[in-house]
Amino acid sequence: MRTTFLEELNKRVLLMDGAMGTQLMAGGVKPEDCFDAQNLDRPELVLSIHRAYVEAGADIIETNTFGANRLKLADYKLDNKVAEINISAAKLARQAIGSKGFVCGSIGPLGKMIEPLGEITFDQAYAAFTEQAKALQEGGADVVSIETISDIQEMRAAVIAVKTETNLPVIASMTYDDGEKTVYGTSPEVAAAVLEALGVDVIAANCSTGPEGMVEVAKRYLAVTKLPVMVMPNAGMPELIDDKAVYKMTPAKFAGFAEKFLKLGVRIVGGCGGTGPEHIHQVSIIGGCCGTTPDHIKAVKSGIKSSKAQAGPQRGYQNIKFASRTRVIDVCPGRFLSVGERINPTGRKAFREEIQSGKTQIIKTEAIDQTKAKADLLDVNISVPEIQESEVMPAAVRVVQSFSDLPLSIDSPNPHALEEGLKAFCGRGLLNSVNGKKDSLEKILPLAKKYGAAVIALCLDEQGIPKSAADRLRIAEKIVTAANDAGIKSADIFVDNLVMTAGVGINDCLEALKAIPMVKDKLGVKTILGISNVSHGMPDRAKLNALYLQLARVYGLDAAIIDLTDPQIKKALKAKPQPREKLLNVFKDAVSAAKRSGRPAEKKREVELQELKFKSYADIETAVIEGDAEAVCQLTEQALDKGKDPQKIIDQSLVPGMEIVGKKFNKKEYFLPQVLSSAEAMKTGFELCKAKIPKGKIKVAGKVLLATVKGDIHDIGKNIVKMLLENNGFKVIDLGKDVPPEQIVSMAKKERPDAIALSALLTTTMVEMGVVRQELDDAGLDIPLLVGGAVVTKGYADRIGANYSMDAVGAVALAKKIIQAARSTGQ
Ligand code: THG
Repeated sequence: MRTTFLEELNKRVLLMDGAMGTQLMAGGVKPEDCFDAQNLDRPELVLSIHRAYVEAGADIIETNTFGANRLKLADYKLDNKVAEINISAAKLARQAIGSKGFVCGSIGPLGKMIEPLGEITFDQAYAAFTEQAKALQEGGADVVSIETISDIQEMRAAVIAVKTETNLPVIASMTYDDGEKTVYGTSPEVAAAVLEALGVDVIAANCSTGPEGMVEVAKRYLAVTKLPVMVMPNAGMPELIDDKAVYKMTPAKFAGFAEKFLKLGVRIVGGCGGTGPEHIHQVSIIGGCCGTTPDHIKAVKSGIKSSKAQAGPQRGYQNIKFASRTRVIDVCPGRFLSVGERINPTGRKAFREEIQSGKTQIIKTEAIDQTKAKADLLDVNISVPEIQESEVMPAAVRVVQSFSDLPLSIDSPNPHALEEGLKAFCGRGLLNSVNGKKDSLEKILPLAKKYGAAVIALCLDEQGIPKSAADRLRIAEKIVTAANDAGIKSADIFVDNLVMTAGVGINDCLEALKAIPMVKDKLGVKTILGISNVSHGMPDRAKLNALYLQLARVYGLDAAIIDLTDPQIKKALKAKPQPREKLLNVFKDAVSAAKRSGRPAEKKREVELQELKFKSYADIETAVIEGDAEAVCQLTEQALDKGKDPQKIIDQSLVPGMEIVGKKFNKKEYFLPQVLSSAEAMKTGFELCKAKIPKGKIKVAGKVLLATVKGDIHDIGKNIVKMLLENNGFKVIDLGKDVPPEQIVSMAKKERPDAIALSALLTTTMVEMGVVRQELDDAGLDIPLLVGGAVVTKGYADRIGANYSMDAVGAVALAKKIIQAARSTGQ
């Protein structure tokens, strides 16, 4: 029998093919044509390109389906052909390589952002990826590569879809902007933690600036994951030659880099303590992205043949890891994990009411305070009566995510709410919790598996909470067995022996402690406790909580759900371990004293929502910087009620706030997600102010004509620029995508904008920018031109007499500068 892709990957380094788009164009396909449709329209051309790569020595041929998803095909009115195109594409690739190698189905980005950054929902993304992957499988693909993705949330939707809906192995390939992070702020370490937990088979990097920058990414992957690693760089950055963008890196130079990749070897020693087995982790697959040709692949082939690199079976002990979009929490052996408990409405009237009325200020405050208090994870529990928990949970998760960079623990008894929370959280989190009841095991374990979450196993079942340590162990064992059967590793399970209030007697609290070493030894799991339960209904709660926490740690507790903003808890976390007997006695005495005191449970400082009060313009500015739309809205309304001048609010709060956001973006303190939520917040305030300014009196920063050039249908970048311009007070005339130069010129004549801004993603369409400049000049329109997009460079902009910006934030600043300059010279 033929070896499978994964078996072969364990034996040797594999060679992936090179670029498809440039080859198609060499065969006469035009930039504005649908590349994916060529599988149906010109199958012989696609086949001949595949064959050239097979002859060059590629082991894996990628299908010509990078944009063959429902959302992108809709741009060509081909969304009814998703299945047909993908099936045909897989068959063409197979026809070329036969049984000598493997067919890899290519799955590119959807071209639209996922909520809350964009309009499409996780479920829509999941459906689009599912549809494409199923068709690729049906066409006979051996594996799929989800590639050129910069948003880890989009990658999650794609990986979860392919893993859940097909049997295909998955290569997950991210694009790092500068060799370090994606534009969304995700590092190779974060990607590795999230994707490994989701069960991807290969982790990869592709596209970006070229092989140089990718060496660093490969090294960092190799150091933090046991997954096979693939690299697929561009042939450098495109340069402009005779008005054509060309990738100039020669096959020999490209092969030189490939050799460098093959020589990378990172020594992996088990665990943080370095006790596990040791092996050298090396790159497993090399291929080429934009600008590479069969000659590049051929040049790499000889390098692979002579190299000593060995992909080899992947080994090595891995710590359990949690991650948010931008941060990894690596749980080294011995590291105690603190989970912040305060996003929880139990016993808090104001919080409950806020949730019921759909507001999120307390959630935000608690997220910020606990992050400052150095929690490792934040528990999110919004269970209150009379709400639709499956809708409120994802909303709460999004709020917490935008004010904290910590991974989350999604806490609910409701499976539907858990699932929606796990979808919304774009990282690797903790599912809180599954218990020993049949229904819970059946519904909740598959969720942990599907969304790659670690899981808390709560020791209770149909009989309720067990009395003894032995019964706790029995239930824990049942859950762990079921979890293992569902594909969840014991290392990803935190058993919660469930402590209840000491108010009804301390025997139960002690049994929960005793069970800690028992479940750890017998089941090889970690343990966790919701510490504050122990003091429910009692006076002097903080003291009891702190003592019980210390005690539980002496018994070997690995993690706790606690109030990190409490000084006594903080102190207990730092306290040196004390003899068990001594602590036990102190705890018992404290419980008796508390009971004797007979006072009713004193109310803990109810952290009421401090009413937001507009005091100065700086308050609104801060809310814009924080991306807090709710606060901007409230404060702006108050300011307007107080009779503040709306134009002043715009000029002194909203605009300066956004300018600081721009600076933070440039310093890489902020990434795209933060910029977009600040822009959204600013817009909220802007709309309120605008409504108060008489029509015609509204000061516009300038009028900008915006378009993605002819032949190019990539409009994410353009849409971000549009949003930022509008939120900065510009009037934007958006001509959309694939806009012919004539249309730009005639609109410019009619509207006389202060500037024209053009976007292009492709090297092939970028040259249209020069055409537009020429036609504007021919028409005698001396309007400043701004250009930007993935492959556009300052050099190119200079050559065509345009102004260049690296990114959307820069584009706004540039537009302001140009328009001010023009106005001051009286134009
Ligand atoms: N195990 C697991 N998850 C859990 C628990 C557990 N999640 C919820 C809970 N128990 C842990 N979290 C809390 C959060 C708050 C309180 C106790 C446990 C609490 N709140 C105060 C009250 O109810 O009076 C209110 C505090 C305030 O007013 O500020 O005590 O055991 N897996």
